Amino acid sequence: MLRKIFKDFDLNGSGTITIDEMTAMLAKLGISVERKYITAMMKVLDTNKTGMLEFEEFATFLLYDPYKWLFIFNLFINNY
Ligand SMILES: [Ca+2]
Repeated sequence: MLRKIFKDFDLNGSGTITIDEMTAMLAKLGISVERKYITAMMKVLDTNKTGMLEFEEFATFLLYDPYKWLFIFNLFINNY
C-alpha cells in the first residue's frame, strides 16, 4: 500500500522522490503549491538530508508522525 503510493510519487522509478516529482504529483492531484512550500515540506521529511525522500523517510512520515501531517496541512492552508 505505502509502496504503491511511493511509486506513484517516484515518477522516474529511481527509488527516491525529488522536489520535482513531489511538485508534479501534487499538480496531478490538482494541488497547486508554490515551490518554496514544497521545498520546506521536503526539508522536514528529508531526515537524512540527502535532498530526496527515500521510501523509509516517506513511510516513517506517513505512519509515525501525525504532527508532520499537521505541519504540511498548515503549509497548504496558509498558501490559500
Ligand atoms: Ca533522504
